[in-house]
Formats: sequence, C-alpha cells, structure tokens
Amino acid sequence: STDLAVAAKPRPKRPSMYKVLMLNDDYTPMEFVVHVLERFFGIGHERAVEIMLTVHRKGVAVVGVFSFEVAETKVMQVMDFARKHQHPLQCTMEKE
Ligand code: TYC
Repeated sequence: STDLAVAAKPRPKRPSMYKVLMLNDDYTPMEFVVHVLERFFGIGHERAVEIMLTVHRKGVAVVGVFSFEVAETKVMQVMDFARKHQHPLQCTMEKE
C-alpha cells in the first residue's frame, strides 16, 4: 500500500445530529400542535403543552434531536399529518 494509505488514521466520525424545529403560525389550533408532539415525538402531555406555548410565544422551538433519517421521517410525518388536516403547521430540521 502507499505511504498515504498506511499513514491515514481511520477517523470514525460520530453521526451528525439534526434538530427538528416546530414553527409558529396564526391558524393551527394549539390542541393540534400538542397532539402532534405527543403522537410523533412521544412527548408527555404537560411537556407538549409547554413546547407548544414556547413556539406560540417565540416563533420556533426545538422538539428533539435525531439522526438524519429519523429527523427526516419525523418532519415528513408531521407535514403529511398537518396537510391531511388542512393546517399550515410547519416543521423543519437543521444540522446541530
Ligand atoms: N399560534 C397558534 C394559535 O394561536 C398556535 C400554534 C402553536 C401554532 C405552535 C403552531 O407550532 C405552532 N392558534
């Protein structure tokens, strides 16, 4: 093997993590957002109410931090569910 190959130290990289964010809007009912947090993120009712109110007051909140694939799936599930119920709720992800 080449000098480069023997010298190259394997760098096992930790998988990048992604924040899933919930965004505020003026129309989605508060109870619907709480239901979404319970159903798709396994968050307990009282904590779900707190997170929903944080989004309502501040515009955005982190709902959880996940691997890319899990975060992507959560975002799709939330967006599909909101669309099905004709609410404008937005959920996005960003690299931590
Ligand atoms: N602002 C919405 C209302 O007053 C409630 C809401 C909270 C909507 C959180 C979206 O991510 C959200 N009905």
